Amino acid sequence: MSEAIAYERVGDIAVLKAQNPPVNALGVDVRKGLLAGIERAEKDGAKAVLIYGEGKTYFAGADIREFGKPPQEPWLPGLCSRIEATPLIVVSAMHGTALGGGLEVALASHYRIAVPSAKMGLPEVNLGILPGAGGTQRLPRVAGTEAALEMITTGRHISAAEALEKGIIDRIEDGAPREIGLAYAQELLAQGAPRRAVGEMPAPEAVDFDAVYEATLKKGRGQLSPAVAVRAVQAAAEAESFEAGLKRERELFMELMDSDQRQGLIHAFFSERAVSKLPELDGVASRDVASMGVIGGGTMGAGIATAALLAGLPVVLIEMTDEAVTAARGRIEGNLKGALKRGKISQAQYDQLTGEALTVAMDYAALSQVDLVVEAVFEDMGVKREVFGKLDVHCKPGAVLATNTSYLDVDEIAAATSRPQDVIGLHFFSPAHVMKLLEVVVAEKTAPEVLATGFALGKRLKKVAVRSGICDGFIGNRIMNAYRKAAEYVVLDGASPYQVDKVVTGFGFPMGPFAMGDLAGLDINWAARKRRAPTRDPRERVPRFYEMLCEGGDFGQKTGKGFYIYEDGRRGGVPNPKVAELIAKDQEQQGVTPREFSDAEVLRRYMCAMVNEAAKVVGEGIARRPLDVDMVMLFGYGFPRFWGGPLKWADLQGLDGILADIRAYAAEDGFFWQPAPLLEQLVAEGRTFDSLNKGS
Ligand code: T1G
Repeated sequence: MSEAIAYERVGDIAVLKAQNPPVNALGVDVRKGLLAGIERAEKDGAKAVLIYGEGKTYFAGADIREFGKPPQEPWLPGLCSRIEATPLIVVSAMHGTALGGGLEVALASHYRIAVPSAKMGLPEVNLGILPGAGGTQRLPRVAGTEAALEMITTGRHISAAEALEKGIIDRIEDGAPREIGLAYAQELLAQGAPRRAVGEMPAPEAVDFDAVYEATLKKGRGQLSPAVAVRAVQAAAEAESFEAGLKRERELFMELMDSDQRQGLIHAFFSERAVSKLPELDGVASRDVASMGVIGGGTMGAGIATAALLAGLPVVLIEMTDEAVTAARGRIEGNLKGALKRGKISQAQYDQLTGEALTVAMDYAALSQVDLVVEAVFEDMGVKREVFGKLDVHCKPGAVLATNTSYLDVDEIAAATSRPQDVIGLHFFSPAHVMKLLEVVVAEKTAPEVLATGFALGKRLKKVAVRSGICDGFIGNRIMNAYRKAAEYVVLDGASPYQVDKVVTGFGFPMGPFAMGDLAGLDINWAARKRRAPTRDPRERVPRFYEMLCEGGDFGQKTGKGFYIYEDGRRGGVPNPKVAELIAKDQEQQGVTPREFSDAEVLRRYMCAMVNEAAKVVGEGIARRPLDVDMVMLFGYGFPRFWGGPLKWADLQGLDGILADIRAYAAEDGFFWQPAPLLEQLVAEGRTFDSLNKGS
């Protein structure tokens, strides 16, 4: 018997205990152990089988690390059918998170019991696949078609209580899984309870599967797996037998398993966990952070304070005037009221967070005991250096002094203090209590334990923290500036901004660059362009239509007009006719003869610019690995998760083709389209960006 599954007899019950930490993934040893356990129980005269997991959880699913490798026997679907077919009574006792193949093993059992805190679900679509071990055939038989479709297409985890209500489990009992499982199995034996194979239950009711398919496809914004999963559930209702339904599920599962989107989503899954694992942090202890200070109570400062409060950290927020203090408190209360309304916090928690947990003051002396301060004041070096000078005076030795700057030089800010080793960049993304990305910007003198503290705080705030070196725009904004330029260049050369936005949303982004600019406020990027103008390389092409739009006072949604016109109350905007005039004027002034662009070329240029700049960011060491860039773009810029990130996407397309296109574009504009040395090196060596993620 493999040690992954321990076998024990307790009276008439054969107990199969999974012991495969950390999540009892259904790797090949676990599968072999379960099969051997069922066969042994049948041979040695047991009357019932109990399956449960030791440690943190019941099976949390198939072993995702096996994906893409040749599958090894026993395969999970067949194992589930084998469990279900045994003449013995099989009970599964669940705790932790019974997910994917884990819940499928439970559904192949005849009875299911769970502890109250157990959660379960079929999240396979989030990995680009679908429940492939009978889940699409068994879940609708116990929970009904509609409930099964909702769970499978969203992949959401449900509570034990909801599972009981849906008929997915039979019992909820307090106690250890082994004890409650044994008691339930004994009770069933005493009652002479029958086997109750879900696969032998009647087929679930049919619904308008085509309508559900279309709606799911639309909601997926380009992600295929949820919609394909609908067709698998449809087979449960329409196939001529349970076995035929299983066969159809397998066909669809294999189609998705072979898809690029499965590779993208698995890459995202593992990268989200790998991104905070940096060799330079091995063995480095972070400093304790039991309280935080925030300087500045504007949108960003209030958002950061809200995130800290929601993570259980008391906050001291400093503002300059009574009015600003009041306004800051109001913003924080407004953010927390949102959390209250969404049921994330109770009224009592709201009262505590806005009461004793929050101090809003004007005197820096109030910061004397905090462990970490984040400055979120106006993006001006002079202002920031003045703030850090005061922090140096008032904060206790060892306090971490962080700046939320989105592009200013953190070394220069650190130099305003006597303790540059305690200074770091913590670049939050607005709204800071919602967006998951946190760029942890390391300055030259930042101490390793301060970097470790930045990551520990990120984890505490449930952010995805990514290490960044110092350059203009760090990782995300620097790359965004590049692909936004590419978008403006195709517009200057003949495409319309609306074609670009349509193409980019068709790729899977929630918004295109021009609509995004309208949302963020065109004046913000306009200010950044004016800041960069004095040092701009004379070879750089500069589309003027953007500035002309701003010079006319059109800043986007905030002024009701930008690239789009936002009529009162209407969601989204309609094209602003003034924009076409400004583009034509710009083309005339720059001697540009506009030409047609296909959607494919618009997207290709947009993505090549993104990949090329990302390759420079990795090549220069600003980002430690390609996966770091992928995570920045996924969690800060709406990059479609099913592609895994721009550099995973590039690997999937083929780097040689991307480099060839960049070189072709360079013939028109050799300055903007300078190929990244790292990209050229990888193509020359026949390697992928992903090859740089391994073992780094
Ligand atoms: N396979 C392999 N490794 C896994 C894993 C899995 N299914 N789940 C987690 N890990 C690793 C993870 O990489 C990390 O490793 C460690 O365990 C702790 O994870 C046929 C085919 C279970 C809720 O999608 O949602 O079944 O970084 O940091 O926050 O239909 O992990 O320590 O080296 O996330 O406590 C379906 C995915 C698979 C569940 C725990 N199952 N996992 O969260 O810890 S497809 C899933 C999770 C399937 C069948 C199909 C979470 C968790 P390391 P963690 P956590």
